[in-house]
Amino acid sequence: MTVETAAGATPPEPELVQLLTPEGLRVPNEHYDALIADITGDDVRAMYRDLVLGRRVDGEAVALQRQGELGLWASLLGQEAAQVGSARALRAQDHVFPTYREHAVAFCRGVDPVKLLALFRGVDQGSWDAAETNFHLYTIVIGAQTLHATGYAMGIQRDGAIGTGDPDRDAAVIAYFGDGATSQGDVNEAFIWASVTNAPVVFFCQNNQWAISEPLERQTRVPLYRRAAGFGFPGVRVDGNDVLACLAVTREALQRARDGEGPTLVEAFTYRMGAHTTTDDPTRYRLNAELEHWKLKDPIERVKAFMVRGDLADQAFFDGVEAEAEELAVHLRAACRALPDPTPTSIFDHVYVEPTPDLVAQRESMTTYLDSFAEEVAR
Ligand SMILES: Cc1ncc(C[n+]2csc(CCOP(=O)(O)OP(=O)(O)O)c2C)c(N)n1
Repeated sequence: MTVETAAGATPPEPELVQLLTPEGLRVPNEHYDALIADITGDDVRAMYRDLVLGRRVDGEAVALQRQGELGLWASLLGQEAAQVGSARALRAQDHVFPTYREHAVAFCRGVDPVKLLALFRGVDQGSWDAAETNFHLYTIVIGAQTLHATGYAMGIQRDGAIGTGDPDRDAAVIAYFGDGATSQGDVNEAFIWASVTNAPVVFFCQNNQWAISEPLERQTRVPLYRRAAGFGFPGVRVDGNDVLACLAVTREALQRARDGEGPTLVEAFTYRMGAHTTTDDPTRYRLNAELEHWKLKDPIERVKAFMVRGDLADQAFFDGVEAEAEELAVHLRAACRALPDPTPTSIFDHVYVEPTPDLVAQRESMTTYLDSFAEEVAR
């Protein structure tokens, strides 16, 4: 794959791993180039497709929420590269512990986006089977999943599934969270446990600059990635709008974990282009100039420019991806509206592997209560 490099291009911000400038020029990097040396034109095209389809799932969900079809949606707009780059660094046996915004990671892991819509429509509580894709359920409690991820990673370690040198066996865990989550006790506890047990976990922080209306400067006095040093493991800051850099950095961190070298904190420096969720109004606390500044760093336009410059794709390819995105959107709209309401008693299912006597009694009591309405109607 031959591409123009960025001689004389604007240097990246200090302390930030960047392999693609916002203009789509390739920034040579002695260390990280080796980590993506195997990436072919086909791989770049595949990642472009993930970015576009991931954005389309998100955009369609926002529209569906606006039409009253979903109760809420947390948009990933602007964070596509951080999600796709990191997700494409994963192997099948790795495990993902997401927050509530990781729709493109879910997409890359093969989770049906309709299942994400079902959660936000309120007709189930996250019905995808985590065992099928190793993509665990969304977590709304900020930072809690970092503890789940660390515990899971400690389990993998105890199963001897790290450091064997077998690429199909050695596994790692990745936990996603936001900049605001770094202020949570859970996240700090997870860092400590992961560090002292040398757990095979990658902490992937999407620093999108805002925790609802709280800006980054209310969370930290130092760049977030530097926190890792205090816990005793490496931290690295990557341009979160650069899919290649996110891929390279996450690949390295995951491999360290799989090799038994312990945790890494990756801070993907990015920006939340939309509202925190569809119930939020960012115009009340955020300046438009900031948004305009970040628009110029768009993760999809950047790869597209890179592909065009390097002759990695022609117009027919871009049109094809666009058509696929449109088809996906049509499917999502119809599938969302057709989602069945749950049976009221399904809330008792899947609480435990074996239902407890208490739960069985509660389900029976609820069934009797619901049946009483049917009897009333019949009378
Ligand atoms: C333990 C806990 N405290 C507070 C909240 C309310 N809350 C929901 S989202 C959010 C901000 C999260 O910001 P950040 O971690 O930066 O992630 P982002 O939403 O920006 O991706 C808060 C405080 C919550 N869900 N859980």
